[in-house]
Amino acid sequence: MNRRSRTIVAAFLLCALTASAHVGSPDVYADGQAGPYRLSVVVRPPLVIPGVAEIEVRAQTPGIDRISATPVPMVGEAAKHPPMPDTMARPSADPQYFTGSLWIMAPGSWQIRFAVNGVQGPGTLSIPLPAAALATRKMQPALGALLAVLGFLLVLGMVGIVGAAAREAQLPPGQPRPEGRRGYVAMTVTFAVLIAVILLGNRWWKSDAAGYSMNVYKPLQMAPTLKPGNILDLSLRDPGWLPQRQLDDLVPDHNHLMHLYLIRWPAMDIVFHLHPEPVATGDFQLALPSMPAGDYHLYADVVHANGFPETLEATVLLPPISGRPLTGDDAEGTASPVAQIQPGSQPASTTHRNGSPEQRFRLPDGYTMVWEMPATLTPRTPESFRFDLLDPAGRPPSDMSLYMGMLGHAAFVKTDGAVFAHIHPTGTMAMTAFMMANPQASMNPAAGASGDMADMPGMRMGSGALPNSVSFPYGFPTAGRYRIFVQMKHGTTVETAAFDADVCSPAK
Ligand SMILES: [Cu+2]
Repeated sequence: MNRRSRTIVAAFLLCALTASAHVGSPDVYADGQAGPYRLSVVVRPPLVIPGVAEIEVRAQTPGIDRISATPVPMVGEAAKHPPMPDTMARPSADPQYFTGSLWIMAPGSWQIRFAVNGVQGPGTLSIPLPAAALATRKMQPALGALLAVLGFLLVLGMVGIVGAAAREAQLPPGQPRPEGRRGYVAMTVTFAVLIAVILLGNRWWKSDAAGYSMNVYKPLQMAPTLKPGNILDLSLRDPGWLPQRQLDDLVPDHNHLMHLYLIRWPAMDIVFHLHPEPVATGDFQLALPSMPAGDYHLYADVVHANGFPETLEATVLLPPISGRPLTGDDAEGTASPVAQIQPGSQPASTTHRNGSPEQRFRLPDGYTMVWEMPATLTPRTPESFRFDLLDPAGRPPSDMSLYMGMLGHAAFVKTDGAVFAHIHPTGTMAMTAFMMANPQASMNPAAGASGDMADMPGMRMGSGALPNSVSFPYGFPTAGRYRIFVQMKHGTTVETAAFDADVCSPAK
């Protein structure tokens, strides 16, 4: 067996769980244009690497005849030789709903390339897919016991067969069974050989398992320390994963090498969205703004040169800081402490208007952000999360502006800390990875400095007033209570609002 197929066999046997950039939220939700066709895409990465990614596409534009999907590595030689595309199926009577499944053969930075054909001609769209094994799954004890018993019977049977053959194989028919030690010797030797084979097999298994566990994803580690002058130092360390991962290959994602959310825990009543700067390889620093004391959870988003994103986690206990004022893209928000989930009820801030639930968040300058909530929220269901910003008179602000090149930024954070996902109007993937996967979107010469985002949803550029609403495609990974921090900008003011969502398991 060659090395590759051995690795594949081991991967199947060990069965690994997968992760992606966000914390606890591996599925990719994305909205994008495939030429003239608008697609909403869900990619659920495989439970094993190698393994099968499940794909759903909902076409927002009618008239599509056929969609094919191909998994392609983001960079490297293999990216130039994609495999044969798979045609997606229409599993229902709905002509705009497509499904498919694709093999992902190795961990790393992938993209799923969609080719669309229809009445308006062809179009393509690529959705980045970071694929990584998260853990090694243990064998179930019952299965292990069953296999052990069966294996023991096999050994006994083999010893018995060899013993019988040694005693009686050369005996003419009808002769009585001879006395003697010949059979016992053969059985003892066979037993010893079988035990040796089992011990050697166990060693092979363990070494392959150890080799595979090297592939299990371990995010970069981040150690925060507070230095004199209210400097927060973030020291990054690679605990070992794929050898090609580096600390010095980070690329900017919407203008910054690192996007850091600091959330006061467990109340989630204070949030900062800040941008530390590198001072050395694997070392970022940030002059902290004024902030109240507390236990803060840190979530830092970075993207590697191959488009693979990571979210680094840490906690830090901070004294009251009287630091610099917020500048540039830095922003902060305050909200009431998040309440513990009440079974069967909606968050206290939910009201009903014309029968549909909504939440209104009053901002400190008199503006309001409104979330028109879906009637129910269930895990793993793609939703469009839409938020509107209104001025103190309740009208759309006339001076809406882009915040770091986009109409809005959102962070979905579970109150137990198990989920953190930083989402944009295009979806869950890192913007830089999305642009690497779709170079045609950045070929617009008229678009100007950040015009490479011009073709993407929520990234309108140039003339014309910006809308006062933003939509994020996302699906909650699990049931429970989440706080959603949403940021939009008007004039030079970045508004940060907080909404609470209760996600319920669907009734059986
Ligand atoms: Cu963002």
